[in-house]
Amino acid sequence: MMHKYSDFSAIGKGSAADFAEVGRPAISCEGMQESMRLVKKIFVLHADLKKYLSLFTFQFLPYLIRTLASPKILRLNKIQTSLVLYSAYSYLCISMAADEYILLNRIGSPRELKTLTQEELRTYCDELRRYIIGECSVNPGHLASSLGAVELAAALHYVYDTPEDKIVWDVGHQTYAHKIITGRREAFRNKRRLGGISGFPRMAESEYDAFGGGHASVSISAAFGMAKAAELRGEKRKVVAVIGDGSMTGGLAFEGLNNAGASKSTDLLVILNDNNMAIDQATGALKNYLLKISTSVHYNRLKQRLWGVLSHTPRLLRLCQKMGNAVKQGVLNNSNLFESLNFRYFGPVDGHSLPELVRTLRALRAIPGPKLLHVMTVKGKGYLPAEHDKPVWHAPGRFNPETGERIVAQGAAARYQDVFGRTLVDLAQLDPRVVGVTPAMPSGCSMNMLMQAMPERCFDVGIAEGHAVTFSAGLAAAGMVPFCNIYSSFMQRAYDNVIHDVAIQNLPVVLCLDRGGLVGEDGVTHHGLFDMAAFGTVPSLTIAAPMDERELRNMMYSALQAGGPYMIRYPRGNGAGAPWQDEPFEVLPTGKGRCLREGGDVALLTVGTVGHAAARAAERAAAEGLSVAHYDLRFAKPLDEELLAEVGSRFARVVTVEDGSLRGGVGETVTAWFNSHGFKPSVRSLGVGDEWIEHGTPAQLYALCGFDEESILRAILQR
Ligand SMILES: Cc1ncc(C[n+]2csc(CCOP(=O)(O)OP(=O)(O)O)c2C)c(N)n1
Ligand SMILES: [Mg+2]
Repeated sequence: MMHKYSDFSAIGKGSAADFAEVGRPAISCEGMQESMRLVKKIFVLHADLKKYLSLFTFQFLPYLIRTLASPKILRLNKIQTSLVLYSAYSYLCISMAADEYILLNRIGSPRELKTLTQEELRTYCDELRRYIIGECSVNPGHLASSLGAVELAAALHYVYDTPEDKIVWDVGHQTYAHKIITGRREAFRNKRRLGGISGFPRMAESEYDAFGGGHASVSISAAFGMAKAAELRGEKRKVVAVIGDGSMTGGLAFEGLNNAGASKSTDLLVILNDNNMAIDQATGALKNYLLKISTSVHYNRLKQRLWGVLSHTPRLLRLCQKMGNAVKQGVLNNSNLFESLNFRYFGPVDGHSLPELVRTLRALRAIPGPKLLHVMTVKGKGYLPAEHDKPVWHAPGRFNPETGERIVAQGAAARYQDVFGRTLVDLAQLDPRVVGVTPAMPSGCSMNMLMQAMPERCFDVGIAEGHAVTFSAGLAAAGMVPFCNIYSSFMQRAYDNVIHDVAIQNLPVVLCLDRGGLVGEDGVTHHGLFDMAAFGTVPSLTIAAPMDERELRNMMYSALQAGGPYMIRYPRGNGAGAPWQDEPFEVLPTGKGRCLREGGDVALLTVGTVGHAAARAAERAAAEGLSVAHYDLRFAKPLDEELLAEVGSRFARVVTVEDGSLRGGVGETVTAWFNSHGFKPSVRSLGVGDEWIEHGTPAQLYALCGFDEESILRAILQR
């Protein structure tokens, strides 16, 4: 459905047309340029003026035309006069529209940000928000979370002395304003692109990125470490962790709170950015608790009054702290969770009110010890489509900023995640033991389909990968067959849970790893490169990698029959176009590969969806006269030893291809197998080498890592 959001007043001053890059007529006279700049500045700072100007022009246009057209003045006829007037007016509007980033243009660092008045800071945030929306519409990224943190980022850099003071952003998907404030406005145009800046904070990218991010729930532990180091080194710097309500559900966040709360001497501020959302609706008991403390009417009314008086005088605030805590406890009728962990609790405050934020942060800056500020924000703030459908606008892809219409590729094959989601519903209908478990990614992995169809058999456990796996193990130990879906890179969090809770106990948990392999623009923290290497060492675990949609579906069915630990890893993005929806299920024998193409000169061994590029390369090599056999291993573990023995005995040359880490990966394992079984083919393995791969399109990264179609062809032809 297409929405028309013509009222952009919500996102600041100016209209949707402001996003357009408008070519400006060249002006030769410097004086005129200077006066135009001044006029524009006045209009931007006092946007209402523009409104009155247009009102005035249109109200008095007939009168002006009549006057100017009189022979005494310009000797123009009515038509000429109106043309002159309209041209002048249009020029004014266009040049203002082209350059409404007056403050954004002027402010290139937090130091410069501090020169703004609080009124200007408001205008600056409006420009910032508009710039983020405009840029993300053509070069997509994490929009809604960043829009919700515009004022927070601005207020933090306004009050704190960054980079000496440290701000640690949890996950880091909300840092677009922070990046722009800290001198990366131009670089922002190329965020997430090959060679451009990252979409997440990176220490190597900027001194203002105090700690790198991408995965959730890290900030409190990291910030506490920094605060402790400052304390030990006698440095006076302040450390702030900014963590969302979703990320606060991760166990690591509580480990950080538990540890930091016991260190009264450590100066640490945790800002809880509470928008009642993870990617999807927030879940769990913490959500209810946060809702309760932020909506307690009596307490908040009292608090607002107290804050109004006290926050101007930190000393008084500190003095009243004990009394305040008692009041909070009395009014809320239970103790405050954070205060129970020795964190002084402040808030909740409106995270979009700059005066409130600035005043509060200034007051808190002067209060020592561990403290937590509860800030209420709106995910997608200032862009109505994003405010209305937060999960979709978490990372919406490209869109039309004026209409809010998302630009979605038409006619593409089904996404692997949707094949997973639909198949899970089908399996749940077939077998009452089937349940779904997701750590806060129901729409990310399409488990929302099961959530809708059978809500009682689907569990969103919060951003808690370790718990998700162990909870699944518990379900399995008591007779269920959980399908636990975790993005490959986030599964790194649950390594021991897979080993200790699932594999050693040989429990029938189906671990579905979405986003296996290179993921593209999300970059280094999100590539799912280590799964096959890391879990390939775990006894009793099956690791399957489908080559297309039908295989994914059949592997899920086979996993249900297998009765033991079973991992299925598949990539981000669209399938190969294989029919799958109404196909009958087929059991795929565990550890059995298949021959896709017969040949005699070289054997290609592939695992997973890279098989498609390999098949095309084999075809092209054949056209050049080389006879290439192609085997799809299907399973990274156990390996098909019969197939390997055949390959080892028939071929002198083998090329292996995998979308994963070469170290400990399938290629290395196959080579080791050949060696230990007396086969001596020369093996060339393609995959991801021993280095960090940054962001770029998947196609660019495949080429960079040397396993796109061209690279495979070169390897086959030994070029
Ligand atoms: C360990 C880990 N699991 C899952 C994710 C995927 N993820 C990215 S942002 C996000 C939601 C975070 O919610 P919150 O912290 O409240 O921030 P908001 O998006 O609401 O601003 C999730 C689940 C992740 N980045 N890291
Ligand atoms: Mg949130």
